Amino acid sequence: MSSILISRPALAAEIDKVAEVAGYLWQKGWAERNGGNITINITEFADDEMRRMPAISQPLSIGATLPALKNGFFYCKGTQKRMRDLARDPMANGSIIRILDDCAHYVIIADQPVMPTSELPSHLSVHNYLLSQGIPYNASMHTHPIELVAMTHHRKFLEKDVASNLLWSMIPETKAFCPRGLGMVPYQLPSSVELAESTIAELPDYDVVMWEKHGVFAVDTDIMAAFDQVDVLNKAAQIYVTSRNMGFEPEGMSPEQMHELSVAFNLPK
Ligand code: 2HA
Ligand code: ZN
Repeated sequence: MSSILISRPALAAEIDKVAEVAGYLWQKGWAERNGGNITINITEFADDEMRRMPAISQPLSIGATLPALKNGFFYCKGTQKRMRDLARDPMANGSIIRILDDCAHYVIIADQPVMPTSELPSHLSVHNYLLSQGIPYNASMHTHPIELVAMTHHRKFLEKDVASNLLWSMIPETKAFCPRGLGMVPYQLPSSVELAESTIAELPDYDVVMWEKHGVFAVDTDIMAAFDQVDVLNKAAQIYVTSRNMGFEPEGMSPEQMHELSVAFNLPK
């Protein structure tokens, strides 16, 4: 086991969860080649010894100044690394970074100088937003779920809450386990600051947002919870697609059934 994890079982357990989810993303066909990325705020596990660990990289630019991240620690999937490899060896396919005092640069501290994900500006900007709002979410995940991405190739589903309402009505668990629904971010260049900003603009209302014709971005308390939200949404999308393939438009649960469910499960909206 990696040296930083061996004396920190709680941190090791979080990294184990990342590896488990990375395996699911690959098995589901949502993580072709180096597709997708994961970052986890692990600052709560940073003891004094970890805080003193020397940098194993030069200071690197985040591409944004993020005041809420000062001296924070993150596990990040490595750029160009594959989820299927991360599933076997998370510390060789990702790294732990520390944000510097200027809140605009970071250094890698463990295990190897693996450069973080190309979507680092989006991921860290999102963590900065979550921390500044006092939202207790430690995980952010980006992946390419097939049926959900396919839906964003149709104008109708890009309108606010059209996809959410359709997906919720496919199977009752969807609204129960993804109660805030699915936000929509119009197409932006991958890795761009504009994509990060548009994502953050949706987070006051949604835990999961679609990046048009690209993928989903999800946040939650831990990586397993973020994965579960995307998994239930994509399951609903698969039921929709399967019905269409069987030659009919699915009926969907009725407004009365949706209302009854929302009351019974004490759900918003
Ligand atoms: O990191 O999916 O959007 C690979 C990607 C970028
Ligand atoms: Zn992507």
